Amino acid sequence: MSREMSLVREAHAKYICRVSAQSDSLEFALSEHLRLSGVYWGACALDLLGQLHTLDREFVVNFVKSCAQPNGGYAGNVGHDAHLLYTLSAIQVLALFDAMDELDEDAVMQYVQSLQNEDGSFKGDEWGEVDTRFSYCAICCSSLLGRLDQINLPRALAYIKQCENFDGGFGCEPGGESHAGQVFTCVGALAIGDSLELCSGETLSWWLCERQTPGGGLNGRPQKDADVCYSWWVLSSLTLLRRASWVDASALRAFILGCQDVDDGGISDKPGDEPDVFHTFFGIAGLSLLGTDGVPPIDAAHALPVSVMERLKRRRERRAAAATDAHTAGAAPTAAGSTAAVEGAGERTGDGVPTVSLKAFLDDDGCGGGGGGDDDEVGVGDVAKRRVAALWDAACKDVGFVKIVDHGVPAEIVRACWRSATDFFDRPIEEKRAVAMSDDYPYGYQGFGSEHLAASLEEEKNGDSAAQTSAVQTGDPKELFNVCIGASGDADAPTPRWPRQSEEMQAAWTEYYRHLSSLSSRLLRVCALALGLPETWFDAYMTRHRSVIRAINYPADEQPSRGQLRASTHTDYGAFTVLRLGGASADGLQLMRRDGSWIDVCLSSGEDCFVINLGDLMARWTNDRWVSTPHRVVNLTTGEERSSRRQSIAFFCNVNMDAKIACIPTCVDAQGGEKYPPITAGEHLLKKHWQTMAGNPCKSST
Ligand code: GRG
Repeated sequence: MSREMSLVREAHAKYICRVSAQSDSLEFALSEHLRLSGVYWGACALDLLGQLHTLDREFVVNFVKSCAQPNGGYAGNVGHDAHLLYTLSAIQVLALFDAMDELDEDAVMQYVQSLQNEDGSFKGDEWGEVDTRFSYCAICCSSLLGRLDQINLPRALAYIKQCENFDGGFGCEPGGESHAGQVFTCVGALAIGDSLELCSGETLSWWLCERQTPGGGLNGRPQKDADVCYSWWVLSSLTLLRRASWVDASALRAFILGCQDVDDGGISDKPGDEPDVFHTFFGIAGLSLLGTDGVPPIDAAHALPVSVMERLKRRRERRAAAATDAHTAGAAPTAAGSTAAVEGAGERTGDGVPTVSLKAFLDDDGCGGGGGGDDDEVGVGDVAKRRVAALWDAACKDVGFVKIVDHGVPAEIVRACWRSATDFFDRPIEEKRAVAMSDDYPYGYQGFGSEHLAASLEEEKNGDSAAQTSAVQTGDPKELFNVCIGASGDADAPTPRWPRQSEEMQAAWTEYYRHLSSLSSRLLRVCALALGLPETWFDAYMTRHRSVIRAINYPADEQPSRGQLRASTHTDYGAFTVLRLGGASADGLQLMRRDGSWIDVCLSSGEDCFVINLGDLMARWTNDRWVSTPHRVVNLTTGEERSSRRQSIAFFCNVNMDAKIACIPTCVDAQGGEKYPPITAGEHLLKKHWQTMAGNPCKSST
């Protein structure tokens, strides 16, 4: 054995093949119970060395299959009990050998789901030990299968957050000592869950880089010896936190290479020790993260070569496309089709806005009832709700807009409100002005141009034309009618001012208001689960809500000027807006992507859906975990063509005005905690109102 400053690739490949075949060796006997993980370490190392073909694929795949258990999980060896650790190894090995079709994905997911506890944590197996290692395994398994929506991800991540320590590190359970191995499991899980903001990146990165010892190697916690395996646990975490450069890379490389057996192959834990497959894999994986010695890149969260991750992605895309084709052709759903259908429930339509079905939440309050209920916790078996919540969270983080179907609002209620709004706008102007907004009544009628969306700055910033700017300055070509009715039984709710002889309208709008209030409560339950909160967490905020219905009329325009906007760029103020589009011209709504470009929100003709967009209050409440996305309404025709009349009805969900809006506990970012000081909902709305008056482009009206 000697120290060598280059990776002895061939010797390592031979070493792995040799020990895999040596069933009479001590190492083989000692690793009997975790054989499947051993296969993963060996196979992944060989893949990184470009030598996977030296293993007998059929033999390995058959071995994996023989470890499958009736409960859907995989055991570490034939005849042993299933465990999450080995279930992940099984998936990883099958992925490495491009043998994912050998997996019963539904059964595996049922097994994974069955191990999640109410608090979001995961048991390793049916015997019940809980550890953040098992959270990682569950999240990684679900991610590799493209089925993250089938576990309660928000709650799983919230549990991981509870295992964070003052030093930024993570332990195996709440209060457990920080250990680099557990840090990897938690950071890896947060990265897969797209929630790295939940850990304190800077503090944790300091703790991680302090793991480097004077000899260049990394240890797992203070005062401990360096060990090659921490090259992976520490460096993968730093890589995910984008601070891999905080370790001395050449010193670490020298340490890893110094642990090689250059004659017989294999890497040991520390210089001079006997090599083993575990350290051989983690040494080579560490070099991959360092980007040295010609080792190809490894995915730092899933611990699989990037090439394998890309193959898995292509496979999912192929299956989704095949399922869409089968669906289009009217074929019966296949196994792949049903998976895609589940994925499709939250998939982006052409416009990038996901569609979510609320069916799972309808039974709680009798489809349009009060939105109450006293079940504080979602049952662990309630997979459908968890799936909706996961989709919702992703959409709110990413887009800020969601389309909802199966919402529980009867079509005739929508139709009646829609019709009476059109009738209202068709009334003589004096009748409309008789119920105008005034200093003592912040609702009622607002005539054309009354909304001076001082959005010119924003429009210019985004490169829109001067024509748009001048249109903005003259006010948006639309009229509005606003009504606030308040929660049922709230004696302090404002008394709506209705136009003369409007009994039918009053009945229709009141019904619509009640249904939309219930729908909003239902949506807040989805929000609660999505944020890892008890399902009824937001209920208390809606007891005296001041939500508002706003009907908006954009009359036909014979010759809209180039760039003339129907509603200029704005974000909404409140918790969220439930928007109904329809009529001759449902089109025109656009939302701004993060890069400043615009995309159209498209609805299929006659689609019974509401478009939800989050407002500024929700973004603030969630510490910017969720986004309040700027949007606008454009004319679809310019110049010669006539632009047809457009109507929309917005329901602005405004929680109790005296509600304290302080960062939601599960949204506290461990770095700096809370971005915004607490404020009441009423103060927030007022502040937004004054900002608008002072020239800020924020304004609620779509
Ligand atoms: C797919 C890479 C991958 C992992 C699956 C099982 C698992 C998920 C992660 C394990 C994370 C972990 C806890 C690693 C630490 C392993 C280790 C060397 C523990 C030794 O701990 P101690 O206390 O040693 O015996 P120290 O080094 O602290 O003295």
